[in-house]
Amino acid sequence: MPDFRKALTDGRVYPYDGGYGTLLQSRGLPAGTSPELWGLQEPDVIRAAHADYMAGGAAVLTTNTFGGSAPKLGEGVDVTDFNRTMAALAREVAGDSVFVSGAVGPTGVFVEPMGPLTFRELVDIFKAQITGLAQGGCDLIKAETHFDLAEIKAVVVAAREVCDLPVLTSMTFEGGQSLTGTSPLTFVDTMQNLGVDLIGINCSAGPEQIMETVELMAERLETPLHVQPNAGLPELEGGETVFKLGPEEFGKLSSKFAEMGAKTIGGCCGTTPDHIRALSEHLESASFSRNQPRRPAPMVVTSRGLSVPLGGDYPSQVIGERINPTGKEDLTAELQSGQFNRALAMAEEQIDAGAGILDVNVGAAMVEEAELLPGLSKALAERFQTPLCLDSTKPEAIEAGLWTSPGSPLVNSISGEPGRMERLGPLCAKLGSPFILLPIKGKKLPVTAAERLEVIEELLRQADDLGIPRRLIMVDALVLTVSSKPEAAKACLEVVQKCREWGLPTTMGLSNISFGLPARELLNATFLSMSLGAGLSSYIANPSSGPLMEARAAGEVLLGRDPGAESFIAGYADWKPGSGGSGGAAVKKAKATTVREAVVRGARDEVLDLVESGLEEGREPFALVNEELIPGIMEVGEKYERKEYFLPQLMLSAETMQKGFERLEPLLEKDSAEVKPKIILATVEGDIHDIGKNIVALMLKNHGFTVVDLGKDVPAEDIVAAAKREGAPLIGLSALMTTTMVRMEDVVKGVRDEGLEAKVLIGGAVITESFCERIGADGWATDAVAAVKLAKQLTA
Ligand code: THG
Repeated sequence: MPDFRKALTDGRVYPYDGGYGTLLQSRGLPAGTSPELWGLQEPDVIRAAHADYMAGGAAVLTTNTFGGSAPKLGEGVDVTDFNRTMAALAREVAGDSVFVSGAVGPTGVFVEPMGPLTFRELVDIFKAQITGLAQGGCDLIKAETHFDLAEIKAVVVAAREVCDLPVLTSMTFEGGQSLTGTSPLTFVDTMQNLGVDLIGINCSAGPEQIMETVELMAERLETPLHVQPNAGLPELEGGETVFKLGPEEFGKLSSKFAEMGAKTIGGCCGTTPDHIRALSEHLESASFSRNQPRRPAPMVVTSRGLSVPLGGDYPSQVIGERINPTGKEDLTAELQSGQFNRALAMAEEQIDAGAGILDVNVGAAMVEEAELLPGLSKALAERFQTPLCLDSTKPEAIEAGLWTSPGSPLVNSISGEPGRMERLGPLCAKLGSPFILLPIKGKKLPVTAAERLEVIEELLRQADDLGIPRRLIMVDALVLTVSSKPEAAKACLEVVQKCREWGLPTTMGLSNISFGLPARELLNATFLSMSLGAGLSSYIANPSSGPLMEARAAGEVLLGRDPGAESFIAGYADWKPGSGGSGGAAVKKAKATTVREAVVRGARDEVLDLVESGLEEGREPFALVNEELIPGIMEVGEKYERKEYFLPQLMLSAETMQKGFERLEPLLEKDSAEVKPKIILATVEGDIHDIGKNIVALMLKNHGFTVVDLGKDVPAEDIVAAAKREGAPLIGLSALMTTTMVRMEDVVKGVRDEGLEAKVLIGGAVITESFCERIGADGWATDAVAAVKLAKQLTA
């Protein structure tokens, strides 16, 4: 048997196989049919497809299991059995001469907060699939065409739980973002934290367009690259979707990825064995060498949408300390009653003041940390992009928090406390979470630099023995109070310096230094300046402290990490000695004060109170809808279009608006006889994707439409009949696949044949303007916000 892990380190670039969907269709797969279930009935066609790709030069094959997860296969299919069968079939064709990769695509169901599944449930779904793939003889697991960071992370975690096969993760991006708001670089950072073996892009577009995305990834990409572009962009000809990039052109363009660190290159939609033949010919002279990142980072902490690099030449970061009940009665009381309003307000204040990461500590008497820490982390991640630092003395609370995080949150902390490294270290490695290493062991605090470094080295050895990668470790230099331990400050600086020499990023709980002394902010700021000079990468503090932020801003200029002093000038151009201000970043009021603001911020828990007080003040229900809810959601739509907001925020705002609207709706019918335009929504026959359609439905409801949602996989006759029955002026159709979008034309025809007035609008990942024109639809939309605009235009 060949060993794929060995292949990863040799000098060869391996041609992958090409697309199966389009190929199988040309060999009899009926449009709209699941290629997985069809493959069970027609194993010879699948065998032949594998064999043809092999004959074309593919050195790695992909199993026919892309939609082989339980939600995709539907009831009555044994998931593990199915995947084992398909993997064994590919293995049989491959023999010992080429590798087999087990394909794991998206489930079509969202993980919370956007959908019903927990991360753990998603992991279990993938485990059933990957167990079969491993048993069937795969050489590696290949997560592909994913668009949600949490979901692709779940594939990696599932693979780790059931086998020790190498893992390749490949996402698909559109306009520089994945569907749920992850950039190519944040994807790279999060996957490198997980230690996957290959990181890639597939689908999305043709080789030329994908090149730009790879450029974005290259900034910090160290892992071997995998690329599977489409045969150009989809175009429509005579009712069929075609990809026009021919084999020779495709092969030539795609082979260029070898120069960008690609280990494996293949094709996605529209590619054929001929494409792979041309590609493998071009790759014969190519050689693989690992990509040198333009700006490597010793550590990166991520959320679903943001990366915060730490150490090396990157600027220092403030870890906001305020979400911590110690010494705060109101926060303690609120957390004890399971409420998050104060904590959320503190998050917003700290982000506005410049925190790059938020420490989250819910440790107080009568608080169940293992429930509250994940609960608050989820609430924070729904509203803010800023990555989190999970801070607890209770390992079970950290563990629960890690299981709800889509990206790579920071863990605070792992000390030398017995059992702590053994319990949390491997968990951090498995879930790709960086952690703070706290040099405390036994009862006596290490005071001198030598004592601290000894503990640090011991803990590092322990981490190495557990197989924890260094990229996940940040050292806490351990700030002790200078009033009781005068030598402690200098010891701290020495530790920072030493860690910098070792290439390890550092942090510290800054305010400890000045405990028991007057003018604490002055001491803190001075100590910060000294520590930055010694090479400190981050510090835990209150970002609203003016002197601290001043010291940092000035320090970054002096250390040459603020090119052209741009940030400094932006924040401090009007600075006066002693002004002590936060340097530009105005501290916003944290609680929403108007209904509109509540919608914009997605303040789901505040909106009802605000609506009530509006009503009490005598405002008309109609005015609250027209002057608050609607302008609020419009603003959210604009932010979404400007890419300031992403899908999670859009949905949270829509939910907030819905809550407000449900309260006002009964009052409205009395004072206005306005009829709400009706729209029939459906995903077309053969297509079982309904995430996009459900988002559109939610947004339309929020803009005053009556939505009749027919669900997914709906035959054209049923859609036309519903439009007729309901007298609806609008029909909205969704299709995700190139193979099912052609069903939209049947609906347009049906509407025209029945003589209905209804306008048909269409949407979906592969829909284009020319397709819309070709089938005679009345309009197309690229996303939920555009769909609402279009629906309004068409009913105006
Ligand atoms: N290293 C690491 N983690 C840490 C620390 C550290 N976490 C906790 C702590 N030290 C850093 N966090 C805080 C949080 C709050 C305060 C100080 C440090 C604080 N609270 C005020 C009080 O107690 O009175 C309340 C002030 C307010 O309202 O903000 O000062 O060293 N790895």
